Amino acid sequence: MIKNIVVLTGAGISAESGIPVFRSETGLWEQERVEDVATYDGFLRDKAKVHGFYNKMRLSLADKQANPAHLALTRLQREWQSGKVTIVTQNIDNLHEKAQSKDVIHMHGELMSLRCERCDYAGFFDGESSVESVCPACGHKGCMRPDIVWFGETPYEMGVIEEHLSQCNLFLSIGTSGVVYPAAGFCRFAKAVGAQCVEFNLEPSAVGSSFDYGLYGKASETLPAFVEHLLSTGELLRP
Ligand code: BJW
Repeated sequence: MIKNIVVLTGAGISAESGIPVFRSETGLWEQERVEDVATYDGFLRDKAKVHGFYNKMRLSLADKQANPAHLALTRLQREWQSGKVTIVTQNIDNLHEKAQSKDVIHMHGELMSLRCERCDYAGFFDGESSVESVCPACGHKGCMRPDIVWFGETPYEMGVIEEHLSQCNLFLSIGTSGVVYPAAGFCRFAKAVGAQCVEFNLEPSAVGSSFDYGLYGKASETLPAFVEHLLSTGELLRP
C-alpha cells in the first residue's frame, strides 16, 4: 500500500509556464557558459555579470504562472490521505509556491532569495542585487550573492531529503534530465528502500532505466491524469 510519496521536480515541469530548461537546443546553457554563471569561481571572476544574470531571471518570474502539472502536485499534497507528500524541487523558480504547494524543499536554492557570504543570512528578495547590495542582517556591503546552489556546492537540506526518501513508498520524478547529482541518484536511493519509482518526461531521462516505468509526454497532461487516478483508486496509472 502506498503511504508516503516523494516528488522530485526539475526544469521540465516549468517549461510549459514559459521558463526555459537548461539542456536543450534553446536551453539556458546554450546562451551562457555554465562555468561563468553556475559556479562560485565564475561569480568571483565577474560578480556584476552573475548578479545581472540572476536579476534578469528573477524579474522574468513576475508574469510566470503555475501550470496544470504544478497544480496537480498541490492537489495531491492536499488530498492524499494515506501519508505525506513531500515536494523536492531542483528549480529555483517560485511556481510551486504560486500553485500553493506547502513546505517545498528547494535543494538548489531560490531566485527570490539572497544570501550573505559573511553572516550566512538568507532571506526573501524580489529586487535587483549588485556588488553594492547590503546585508539586512549584518549590515555589510558587497557580500550578498544569489541564493543558488552552484556546481561544486552542497545542495540544501540533503539530510531532510534523505530522511523523506528513506520513508517513501512512491517516488515521482518530473521533468528532469537526470544528469545532475545528487538529485539524479534519488531514484536509486528510493528503489533501495523498496519504493516504486515513476518518471514523467518528454523522453526517458539519463537515469530512465532505473525507474519502474515512465509516462512520456507533457507533464501538464500526464501528471494531472496520474494524480486523478491515484487519488480516486489508490493505484498507479500505467502506460
Ligand atoms: C519536460 C517538459 C515537459 C521538458 N514535460 N518534461 C561527475 C559525475 C557525477 C557527479 C559529478 C561529476 N562531476 C561533478 C559532479 C557533481 C555535480 C554534477 O552532478 N555534475 C554533473 C553535470 C556531472 N553536482 C554538483 O556539483 C551538486 N553538488 C554536489 O554534488 O555536492 C556534493 C554533495 C552531494 C550530496 C551531499 C553533499 C554534498 C550541485 C548541483 C547544482 C546544480 N545547480 C544548477 C544551477 C542553477 C543555476 C541556474 O539556475 O542558473 O541547477 S545546474 C541546473 O541543472 C539547475 C538544475 O536544477 C539542474 C538540473 O537540471 P534539470 O532540472 O534536470 O533541467 P534540464 O534542462 O537538464 O532537463 C529538463 C528536462 O525536462 C529534460 O529531460 C526534458 O526532456 C524535460 N522536459 N519539457 C515533462 N513539458
